[in-house]
Amino acid sequence: IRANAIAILTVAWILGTFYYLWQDNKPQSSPSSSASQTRGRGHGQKVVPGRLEIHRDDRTIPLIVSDLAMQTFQGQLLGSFDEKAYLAAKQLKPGDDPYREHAFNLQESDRLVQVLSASLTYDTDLPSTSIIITFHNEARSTLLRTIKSVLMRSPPSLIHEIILIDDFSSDPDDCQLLAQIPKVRCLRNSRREGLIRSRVRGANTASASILTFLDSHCEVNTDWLQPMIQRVKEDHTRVVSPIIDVISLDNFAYLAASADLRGGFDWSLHFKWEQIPIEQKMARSDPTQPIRTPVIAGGIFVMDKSWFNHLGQYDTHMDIWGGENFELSFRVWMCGGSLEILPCSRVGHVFRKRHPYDFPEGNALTYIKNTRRAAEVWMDEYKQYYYSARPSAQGKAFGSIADRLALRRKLNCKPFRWYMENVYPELRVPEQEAVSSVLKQGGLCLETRGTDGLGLAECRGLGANRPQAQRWELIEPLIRQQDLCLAISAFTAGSKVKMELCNTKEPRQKWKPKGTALQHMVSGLCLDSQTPAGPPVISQCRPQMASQSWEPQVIT
Ligand code: LR7
Ligand code: MN
Repeated sequence: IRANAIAILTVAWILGTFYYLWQDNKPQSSPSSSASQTRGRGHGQKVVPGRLEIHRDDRTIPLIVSDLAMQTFQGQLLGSFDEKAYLAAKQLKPGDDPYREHAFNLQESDRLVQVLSASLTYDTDLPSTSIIITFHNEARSTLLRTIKSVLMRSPPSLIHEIILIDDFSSDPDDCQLLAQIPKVRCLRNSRREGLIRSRVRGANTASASILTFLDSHCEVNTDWLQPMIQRVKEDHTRVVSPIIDVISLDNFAYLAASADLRGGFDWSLHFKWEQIPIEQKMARSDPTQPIRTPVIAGGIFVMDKSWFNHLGQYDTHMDIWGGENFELSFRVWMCGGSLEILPCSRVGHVFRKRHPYDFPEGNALTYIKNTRRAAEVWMDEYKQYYYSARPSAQGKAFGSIADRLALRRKLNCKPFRWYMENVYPELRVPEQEAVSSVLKQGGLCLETRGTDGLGLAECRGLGANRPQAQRWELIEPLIRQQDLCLAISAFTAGSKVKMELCNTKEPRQKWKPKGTALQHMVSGLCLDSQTPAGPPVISQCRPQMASQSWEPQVIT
């Protein structure tokens, strides 16, 4: 009896301690101001944009009790409570005003409950993953934090192993000692290889069917892994990333990043976070929906191992750091896969202002070599824009790319033009020389009439004798005539098209070519002459229709 009493007291004491810690660690109210996280870094460095919003603290569960909390969470947090029946008994009746009873939109609240519970359930038979972490002279506490968070915040059955690649750090013990932790393996490079070759080495010894890459100074968040493995299990050609939250380099606070960002770049192959395009944002009815991204940041992603191998792993002639994320991203998209960010998965990362390690060949030269290889192999005629944005890259050594070009041929990958048109149409090609064209439909030409009207008329004049009313400048996304631009009057099919003062930020003025048709970017509708006599409108795109076919013919 005494032994029992002591056991009970001990359990009660442990639970009490956890409860106390939990209370103590409860998140404070979110900071209301948005922290400015702009990090002006040098050459090819990643930047967290100024508009990164800190809108809530997602770290609801401190690490020390996370494993306990997770079990309760996944198990019977709600006991035998029947959530569905509870909600179903009081739902908005069809035809009722959704704002009447509660002064908020009840219909949307009910819908979101359904959406969320549907998309936050994962298969019970998800495949397990090999976690690959490469590092060079990582601090012990951040390295251990990465590993501990993985072990404590993932369902154990999903973690097949954690492979550490010590990229020739000064102290071999940094890695070696960690191999005592169950599931953790340590491989040490016998010379400095850089993160790209190190990751390939890790992938080659991994024995799970799914690879998960992490930087060495991360903290994964609750339920970070299941959404990513689920998406890859459903379609092995998907390469998925979490939302990457910010761990402050000053006080290691965990700050949630905005969920409206995706990966982008400029022509110098400089990675940046950017807002998802407005039309995609508006189409999102479900906040858990994956976000298509033109490129991934590079360090934190999940990929099917056989797909990784099939697509040619990485370009192992890239050194130390940089550029491999573009090469991988172009390759995945152009060779039949896709890239996405999953808002339900969050991983914190310590963003830094400078590299704390040396580059044997120098930072700038290494970045140029790596990005030049990416541009030369994947960017086709568009590489000229890379060279104009980074003139110093010309003439710098980048080694042989013969094996990567052979890979591209073997995989039968699409041209970069396809990527530009289908994956990243928002990336503008640098100012083209304005050339005047006529917009021809059959034998007729599109012309302006009066102050803002439009119509089709017989094409008049030749060369310099073309009347101004039939001269158009197609400078994506605008269709211009001097300082006036073609604009829709409303976003719905059948709306008239008119001329108004140009404004590159005006969504009603944004067009792009779609075959021989001209598509309005936001509404997705196409410029349509209706009948040759009627005023032009926008209507559902039907590429075969003569009234939607516009052939720009340059005026010479
Ligand atoms: O020689 C080296 N050997 C290494 O193993 C140099 C670095 N490394 C390791 C290093 O210890 C770290 O774990 O490689 C990893 C990345 O290096 P960081 O953390 O110094 O650089 P970073 O955070 O700026 O790296 C981002 O860009 C890199 C370009 O090559 C890689 O793609 C990184 O994985 C990537 N990190 C992320 O995407 C995390 C989110 C940051 C953003 C945006
Ligand atoms: Mn990093």
